[in-house]
Amino acid sequence: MFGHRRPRIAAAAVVALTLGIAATGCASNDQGGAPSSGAPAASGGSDKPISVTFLPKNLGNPYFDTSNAGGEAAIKEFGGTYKQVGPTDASPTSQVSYIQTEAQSGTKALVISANDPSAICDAIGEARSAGVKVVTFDSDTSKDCRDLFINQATTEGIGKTLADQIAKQVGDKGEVAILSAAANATNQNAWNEEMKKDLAADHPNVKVVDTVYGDDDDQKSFDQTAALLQKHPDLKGIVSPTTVGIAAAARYLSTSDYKGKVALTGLGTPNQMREYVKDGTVTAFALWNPEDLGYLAAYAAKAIVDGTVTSTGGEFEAGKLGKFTVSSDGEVLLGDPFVFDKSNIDQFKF
Ligand code: RAM
Repeated sequence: MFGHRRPRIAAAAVVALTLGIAATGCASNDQGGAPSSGAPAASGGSDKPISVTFLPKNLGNPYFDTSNAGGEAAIKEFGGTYKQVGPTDASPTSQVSYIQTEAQSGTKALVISANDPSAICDAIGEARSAGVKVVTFDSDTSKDCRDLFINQATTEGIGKTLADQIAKQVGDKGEVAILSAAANATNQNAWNEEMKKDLAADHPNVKVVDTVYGDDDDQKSFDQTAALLQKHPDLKGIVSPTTVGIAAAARYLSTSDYKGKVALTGLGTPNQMREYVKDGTVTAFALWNPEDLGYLAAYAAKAIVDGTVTSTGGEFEAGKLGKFTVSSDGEVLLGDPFVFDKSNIDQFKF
């Protein structure tokens, strides 16, 4: 019941995730790296500590609380300074003013999860002209607008995990719907498209009848779940590729007549989903380790500020996660998605 693509890494991945180190599925990931927790290193060609600002899609989302805590830990290890700023709503342009303010204050690197592929690109462009390095993580902008993108798992891997899970959970036939995050979110849209392609190819009797958007807002996601079920009386399952959406949908289902009848899967955090797996609302869902993602993004920010890597290639050490490679289009891959269910969920504390 683990990651479908490489079941042979399952045991190692459980241990790795439990211990808060990376899943071992990433080819470029050298597990031999030791944490650089010793004396803070001076970097960037000057003695000034590297200042890194994390800018999540929105504040108050436990997923970003975890990922950004990973970033903060990494920055502490390499002797930089950490800061987090961000909007309360995950709308396309709500991050613009934060990018401008941070660039003006002279931060060395911005680490951003984007709500829209292009709406923040002008602001990023100005920041980069002022010498700020821009690393996207979790949800990318268009490639030409940032320096690096730290990708949690391949789009193909996530799309296929979602498709396989929902198909299995609805008995390979029937109507399903998607409860997504913001309508323009780069990551959600890419995963949804990939999942639809996989369903059409491998599970043709599973039909996606609707896609709705909860904007990574708990109440909106809850209300959209109710509306979906009302609008589609034959609905057999919901896929929510957002930790906010899946938790809100699970809360709705858990006290409704649909509990155990309408399947729910997607991407969630074990801490938010535990009670719904235990009470039978949810069978299985997936994710990666958000803490590792933030940790890796912080080390990548240091590497691009230091000039160890460029946006078209290079290798860098990411503390306890080991060595990573930048692809020619500026991507760094964390690993494979991982499937959680009642047999393993208690081993994960994030
Ligand atoms: C939410 C956000 C984030 C996504 C996770 C799975 O927290 O939308 O971008 O990666 O879910």
